[in-house]
Amino acid sequence: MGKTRQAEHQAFLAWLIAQVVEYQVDAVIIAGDIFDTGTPPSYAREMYNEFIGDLHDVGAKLVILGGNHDSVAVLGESKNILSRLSTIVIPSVAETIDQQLIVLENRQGQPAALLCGIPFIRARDVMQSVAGQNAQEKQLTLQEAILNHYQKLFQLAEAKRSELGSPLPIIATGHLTTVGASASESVREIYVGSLEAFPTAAFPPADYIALGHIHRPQKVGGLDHIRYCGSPIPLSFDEIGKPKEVLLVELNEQGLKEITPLLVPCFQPLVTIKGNLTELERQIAEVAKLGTPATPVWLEVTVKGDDYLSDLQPRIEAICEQFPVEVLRIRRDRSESVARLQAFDKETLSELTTLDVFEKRLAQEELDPETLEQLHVRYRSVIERLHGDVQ
Ligand SMILES: [Mn+2]
Repeated sequence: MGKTRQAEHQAFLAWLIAQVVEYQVDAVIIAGDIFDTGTPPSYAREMYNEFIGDLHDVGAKLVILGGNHDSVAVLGESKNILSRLSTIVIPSVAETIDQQLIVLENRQGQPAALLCGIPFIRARDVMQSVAGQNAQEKQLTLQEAILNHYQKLFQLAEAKRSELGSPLPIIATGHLTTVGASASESVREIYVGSLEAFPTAAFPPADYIALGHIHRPQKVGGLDHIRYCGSPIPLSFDEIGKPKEVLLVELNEQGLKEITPLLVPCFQPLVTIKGNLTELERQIAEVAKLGTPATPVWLEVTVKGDDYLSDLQPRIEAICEQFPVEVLRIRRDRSESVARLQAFDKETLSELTTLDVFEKRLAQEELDPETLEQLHVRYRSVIERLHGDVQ
């Protein structure tokens, strides 16, 4: 919506470094996506480089795993130089699987955990195309290949643990959509039920599995040790309302000890309000208290009742004038289309991603968060199946 998120990301990274210092964190794992595009702008790469240097200075290791949005080449280009700054980069499935097994050391330089570093897995990385397979068979073959990749790396980790002769906990990572599934079903049965997502029951018995890809923090299938920590800042108005977090995970020789969510402070207030013009006037005055002239509240407004008016935008702008608020989007309740903001007039389809278009369409529906989430998961999996990537 024409807004940069640079300041929020910068504030988040500074906050994250402070947490690493406060809790004397041994290692930070980022389960992708690192960037939201394969060609990140210079300012974003600079921020990435600065963060790596700062984290190295405070004595923590860093593990970076590529996501579906990341370019394997972009992450890979600085892999070797970053290894000198206690950073391990795994942009994609490695040529030999042992390159994805990492012995994570603590601050004292002692082996403290084994990491099965699994990035976003592309079909071409793990399977060969078989002629005559339909889409469903292809998807099943891919799911089985992903399962094999996890199992193989986990077995390697177990072998390494025996070799080192100390009971190190095993951590695995992933960048994919998962669904909870009962462990009693056979893997094939589970897959046939839900081909679009990887079933939690198919993960190996690691002590902790750190997942990326889904924006909302969540446990998977009710399991405490398989978690998405979610995105560090809300990436759309429908992500507000639930705090953002990173997960502080403590492991010892007995395995998983404790998981503590650390709530990310709100660096940019985002608010969505709904009502007729009189109600909106009152609500705007109220939410304006969250903003300052330097950091105005970003607002999504849904007009109800008065939504037949053709001059909604100037009316709402007039209400907002005296407050530290900025309207990013005006919607008409139950109307066919999102009311046009000036910025929107300039927006063309080529500037939007497939997902943006889908989200804009969803924004016109009144759906409960659970249905929205399910639609997101399904839509993403369709796109992924088509492109091997979410664009
Ligand atoms: Mn992703």
